[in-house]
Amino acid sequence: MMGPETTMTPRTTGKYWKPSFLVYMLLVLCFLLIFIFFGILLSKDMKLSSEVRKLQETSKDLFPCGSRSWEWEYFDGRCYYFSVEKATWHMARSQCQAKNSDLVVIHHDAEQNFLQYQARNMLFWIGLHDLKEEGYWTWVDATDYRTGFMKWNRGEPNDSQGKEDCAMISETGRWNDMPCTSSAMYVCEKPLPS
Ligand code: 2F8
Ligand code: CA
Repeated sequence: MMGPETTMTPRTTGKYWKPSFLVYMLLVLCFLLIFIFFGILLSKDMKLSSEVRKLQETSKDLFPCGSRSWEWEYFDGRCYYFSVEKATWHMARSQCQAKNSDLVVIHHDAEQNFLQYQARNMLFWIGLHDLKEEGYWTWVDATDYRTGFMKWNRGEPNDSQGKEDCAMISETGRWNDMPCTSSAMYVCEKPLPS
């Protein structure tokens, strides 16, 4: 015969109460831990974002032409692209325009010296031509050629064989007129990105 004690269920003895309280406490603890974990992650993420913002600000000073556009060189408030591939004068101009720029217009000695130094005795198209009328040299922007800066090689422009309507920086660093269909590297120029 079983006595009254042996027939009692765990519910009536309260055996379920203690484990469910413990489980509840463990759950609360887990939530707290998860909460703290994500809190730490979020604060680290915010710290990192602020570091990146600071770095971007600094890189604006270090790389005024854009920290990601490493191929653009900064000089005296403007950005210059020295191509690595060769093209005809017209193709070179199109390439520059595709980069929101144009072939370089040279305004003064300092700019010429910078370009000459970067060109390292190689040939680079510049934004100067007399395509419309022989001998009537024109910059690709509104800069007036006649009253502006000039740095031709001695005896240039000579329109050799009557075929030279486009100007380039020659091996000497000074300018030479060449057939526009010749292949050369090119220099694009654009204002600083705002
Ligand atoms: O290839 C055309 C180029 O040939 C010579 O330079 C290498 C001429 N220079 C002289 O005659 C001094 C250039 O005028 C001419 O454009
Ligand atoms: Ca020439």
